[in-house]
Amino acid sequence: MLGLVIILIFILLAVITVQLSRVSELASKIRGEAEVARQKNDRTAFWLVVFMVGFLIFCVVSAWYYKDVMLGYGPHESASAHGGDLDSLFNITLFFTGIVFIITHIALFWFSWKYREQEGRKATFFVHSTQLEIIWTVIPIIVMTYLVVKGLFIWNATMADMKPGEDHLEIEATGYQFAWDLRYPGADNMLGTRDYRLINLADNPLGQDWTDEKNIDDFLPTEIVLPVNKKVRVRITAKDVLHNFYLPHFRVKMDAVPGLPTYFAFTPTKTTQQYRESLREYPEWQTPADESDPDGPQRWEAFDYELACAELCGKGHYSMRRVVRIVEEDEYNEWLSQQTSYYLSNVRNTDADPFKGGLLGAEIANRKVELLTDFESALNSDDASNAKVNLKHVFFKTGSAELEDLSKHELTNLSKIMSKYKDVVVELGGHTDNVGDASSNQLLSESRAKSVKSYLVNKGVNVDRLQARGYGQNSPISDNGTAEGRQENRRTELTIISK
Ligand SMILES: [Cu+2]
Repeated sequence: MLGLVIILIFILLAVITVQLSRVSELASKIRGEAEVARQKNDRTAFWLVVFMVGFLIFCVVSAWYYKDVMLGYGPHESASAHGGDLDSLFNITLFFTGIVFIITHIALFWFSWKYREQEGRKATFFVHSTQLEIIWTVIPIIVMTYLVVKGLFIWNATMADMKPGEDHLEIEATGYQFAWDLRYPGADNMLGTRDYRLINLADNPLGQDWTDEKNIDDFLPTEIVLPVNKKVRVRITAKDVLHNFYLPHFRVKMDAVPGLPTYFAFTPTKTTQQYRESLREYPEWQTPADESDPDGPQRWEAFDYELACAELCGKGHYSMRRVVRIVEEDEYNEWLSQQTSYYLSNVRNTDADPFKGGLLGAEIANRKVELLTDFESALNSDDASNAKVNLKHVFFKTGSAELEDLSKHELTNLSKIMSKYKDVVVELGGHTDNVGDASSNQLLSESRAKSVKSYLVNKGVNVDRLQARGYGQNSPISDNGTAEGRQENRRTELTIISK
């Protein structure tokens, strides 16, 4: 029924239009063609001016209305140190181009009204006006020079790389279809080297070169977490096609190009929590984040900074989102302590590990600290039964008193401790498990203790400060019924005799 009514209305409108045009045809025959054309001109010119006013009001009102959803305005103030400068550059440019935009639109439509065809009016013709030429050349020169020079200063400051030795955190983002692999440098604050020929999706997605010790503590988190007010330099690369590393809230945007690493250095100045608090002041952010759950968190509470890919890199492009969290330094350090190195958790002692069966520099350093701590606590203990140190990393070849190569780090460390505490006299006690017969175990433990002693003597420890003694299988510290227990029982134990 409604459809029929609408169709009827359209038919009626068409009939009215046809009738009106016949009436105006008739009128033009009566009044003459020229008069009709003049009236038409007047009408068109009038409506052009009305359009101009409506259009300019629409531009200004809509920009004002949507201001708070645009970056740089309202709740979306920049969250990085350089971002405010970029935003102000956009505003200055908008100010000048806005003036030109309004003036040219007013002139365009106003002129078409003012200079419409009128009886007895003729166009003026002039060839040249030096004054006008000067005005429309000099003003743009001044404005453009100002914009370009100011822009260059801001560009150079924004794109500046780190100064040598400048304190910063260096991280890496590698784009591929369709995700980002993120890499942090670990405790040494240095990212290890990469080689695309080493890329292996199973256990080396970034092609890290494991012979470079800088890679050992690098870790690959799934989100970007950064401490507030600390300068960050992001190395940006891609594995397949062009991507773009885009952090809108920090005004950071840089192409990720396969084979050509780029970078962006910036300083986040607002934590995620602070940004949420500033969003909270706007009513449109006080609505439920999930409309189907009106009692759930509000939009401002659910807000997260994000990393997006700003290059249309393929079908799954949208899924390259990663959450970015900016936190206080304490929280950052706590997060750091929960991260595990990719190498240590996926590569260490596998066939891909060039240090398989060997010791890493960091492990050697840790053992050194551990031994010194154990030694000093034994030294400072009042209870004689606690004046013992289990030399955890001293091992022998099976059934022999020959030291394993890896034991030598521990004994070298021990020789240094002995030269630090010059008056200490120690006993080196050899212990075995209960496999085999007791008398041969006794002999083995004695010769193992002697072998430790002679290693230390060779390292420069005075022979009078070392006593070697074999205990055989008589002093187990664990259950000889299990393999682990037996391993614990086969040990070299240091006892402090005098200090
Ligand atoms: Cu992409």
